[in-house]
Amino acid sequence: RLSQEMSIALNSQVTLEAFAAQVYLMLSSWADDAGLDGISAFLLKHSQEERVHMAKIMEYIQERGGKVTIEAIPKPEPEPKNAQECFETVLKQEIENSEAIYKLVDLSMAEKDWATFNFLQWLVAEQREEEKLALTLLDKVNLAGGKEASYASIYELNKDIGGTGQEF
Ligand code: OFO
Repeated sequence: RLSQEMSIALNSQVTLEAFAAQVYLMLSSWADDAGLDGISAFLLKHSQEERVHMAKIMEYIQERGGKVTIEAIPKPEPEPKNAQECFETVLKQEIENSEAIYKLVDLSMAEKDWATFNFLQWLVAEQREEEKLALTLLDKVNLAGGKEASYASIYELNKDIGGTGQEF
């Protein structure tokens, strides 16, 4: 059974995953408005992925006899001004989320809660992949010219990100 402290900490992670989903929704909406339909679709899909993470953590808390409490989700930061800022926000979001997950791993070790430790390894692996992809996307934006990218190169980037079926 989960300790009270672990139950509270995992609950906070449920809110953080919901927040991550909101950040991706905000970015997806910005991209759509900027005419970047491929990037928008990609980010929307990832928003759903974050909700899957949220639901899995909820399920785990319940399976271990804990109680899930749904909290308010903070408002995401203002919309980006260009594709580079968009993917910088993605990377920042993923790094912050990884840090929160590492704290959960620390707590599970301190408590010798090996079931939770084992459960969290899936999230650690997921974050590694997501940070890797976020860095790749940022590299692509930089190759396209970063903040100074021409319309033509942003057009190509939008097609590339939207069309390659990249999975976060
Ligand atoms: Fe972006 O990943 Fe959830 O945890």
